[in-house]
Amino acid sequence: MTITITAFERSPDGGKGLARDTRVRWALEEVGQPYQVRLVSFAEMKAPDHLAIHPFGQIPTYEEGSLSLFETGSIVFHLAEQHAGLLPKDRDARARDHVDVCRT
Ligand SMILES: N[C@@H](CCC(=O)N[C@@H](CS)C(=O)NCC(=O)O)C(=O)O
Repeated sequence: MTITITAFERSPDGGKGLARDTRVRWALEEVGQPYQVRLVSFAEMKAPDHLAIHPFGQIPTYEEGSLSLFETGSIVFHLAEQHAGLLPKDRDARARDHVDVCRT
């Protein structure tokens, strides 16, 4: 099923991922999931179609079939639960991963 995220159409980096869509792109790359990016203008972000998937009219959003998500934490957690690589099943391993992230 195709995953689609949204990012700014116009931003200093030209919509290449330096806004909060970076977090989602990072998680998708880490778990090796292909995805497409729909670039949205500020006007489109505040229009009904986009507000239907993001009530605050922001990016990023995440769509996969009938599932649509907003809030990067929620999106990254969803990806971590669905795919191996980001969230070890073992509790102690998860805690150790957090320590490693804090060291970097
Ligand atoms: N808590 C949200 C924050 C989303 C957010 O602040 N998005 C910014 C871009 S980094 C945005 O869309 N700003 C445009 C606006 O608020 O009108 C998340 O983590 O997804």
